[in-house]
Amino acid sequence: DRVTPKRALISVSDKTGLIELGQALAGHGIELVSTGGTAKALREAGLAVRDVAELTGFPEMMDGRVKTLHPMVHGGLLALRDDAAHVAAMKDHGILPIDILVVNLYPFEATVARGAAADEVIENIDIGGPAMIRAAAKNHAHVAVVTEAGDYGLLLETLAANGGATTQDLRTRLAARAYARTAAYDAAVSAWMADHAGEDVPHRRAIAGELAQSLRYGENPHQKAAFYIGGHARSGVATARQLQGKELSYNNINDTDAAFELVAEFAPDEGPAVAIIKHANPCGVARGASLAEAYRAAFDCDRTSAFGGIVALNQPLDAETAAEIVKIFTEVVIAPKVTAEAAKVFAAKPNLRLLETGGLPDPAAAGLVWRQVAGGYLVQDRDNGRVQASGLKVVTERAPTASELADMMFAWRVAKHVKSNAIVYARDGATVGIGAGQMSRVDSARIAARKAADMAEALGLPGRPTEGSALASDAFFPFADGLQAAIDAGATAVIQPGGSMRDQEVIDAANAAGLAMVFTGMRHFRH
Ligand code: 93A
Repeated sequence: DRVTPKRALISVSDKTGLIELGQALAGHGIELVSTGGTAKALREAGLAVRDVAELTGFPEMMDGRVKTLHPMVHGGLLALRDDAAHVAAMKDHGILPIDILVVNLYPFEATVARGAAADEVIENIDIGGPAMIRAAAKNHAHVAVVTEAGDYGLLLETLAANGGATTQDLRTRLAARAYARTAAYDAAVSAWMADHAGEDVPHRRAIAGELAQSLRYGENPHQKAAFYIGGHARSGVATARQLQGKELSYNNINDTDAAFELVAEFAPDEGPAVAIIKHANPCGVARGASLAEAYRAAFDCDRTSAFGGIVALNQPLDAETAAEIVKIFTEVVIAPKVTAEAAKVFAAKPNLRLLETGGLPDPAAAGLVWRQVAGGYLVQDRDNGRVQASGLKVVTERAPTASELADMMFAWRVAKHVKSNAIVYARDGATVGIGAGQMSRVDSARIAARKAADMAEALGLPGRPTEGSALASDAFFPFADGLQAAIDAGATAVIQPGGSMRDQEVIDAANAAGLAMVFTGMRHFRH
């Protein structure tokens, strides 16, 4: 997998580190071929350079618009060295192999950033550079491609460590970086071009993905918005089929995504599960012997908030469940499948948006999630963390009973999908109180318990729903007061990550109240 390069083509706008690079490559006996400005700089430093014009037999022309766009260059980059026909073609046409390509592109982004006029911006759209980069990266079996000065060191270190050869590992890594660079470059070009064309922002911009829908507006009516499909093809809201109802809005899509990702935590073979979502947080989640039963239990967690909510199901939606759902105003229903009988029930509610996905996303699947911040993006692995019952650490004198353990595990899976600080009380496979998005954990615990008590009062139920429940906390309790709120609510079991400086205080409080508590060692922040 080693290639000992004989020839390097260097064509760089950013001349940082160029001379040192040229000297080091020449030191390995590698012939240097360059375009106008790059060749001039190298020559001035006393290096021997061949002009690309000599290689192509054409002068650089049209203000440099055409300098490397030639079979002598692209043949040298793309030829498979171990393919007899390719080798014969090189010989027939006098094409010389190019084993290293060093290109950094016309500074398009910087030209836009300094507010240059359109003519100048357009002249800074590099054509030959990306073509060479993509060619060399495609042929990474033989060619090493470097697209930024920051990677010169990596190339030179590899050459030095391998007796003047490049390795397959290096060439493949560089190829991946190369395509990331040309993709980002074209994204910048297309964003500028969309503005230049007077297109509605954010429509028709090069966001990685495909424009699926122009939305009426964004989170609020004064914000323009669009929906793009892309990334990993996971079954979910982006790939769902809308069977009926009004057009999905920005908030519908966001909330439906939250609902479906949550309900997918419960695999179909684990039995029916239902999640009801408002403002991207669950207001009721439950499992049941039937889907209709699960829906009713989820609904009973917080009937007030469920009004105008999004309902997600982990199993084919049947008529009985559909009949339950249409009893109140519901914005969106999403399910892997919708039976014909269920579809008939919804026909009476023509505005209700009904989505069928064909499957459930895998909550354990790897992937990346993005978040925009001013001037940049944060990227992280998606939270596909799972704890098994066998991985729990019992920290109290009393261990949880089997039913407490089941409710703990259920509450923990739900808590992962609740905005932090998240507190979830669950009993008999259903949430009975959810506290979301508070700035203090103790407030979330109190709010969840109070909402549960309010619901019981409204339904005329005796006692408190949190009595005998299990509580899940998405992160550790920094103080014992959060745990005290759980004790006050009547919870008998607690699941939380542990790891606080004051864990012992929290454990002592749990023991004093006879609670069973387990640590997961894993946190599920969701901000
Ligand atoms: O105008 S181009 O798109 N046409 C080309 O054929 C071409 N080949 C290389 N720009 C082209 N380049 C770019 O020229 C390279 O990507 C590099 O950014 C720049 C280096 O030019 P010079 O060596 O003259 O400074």
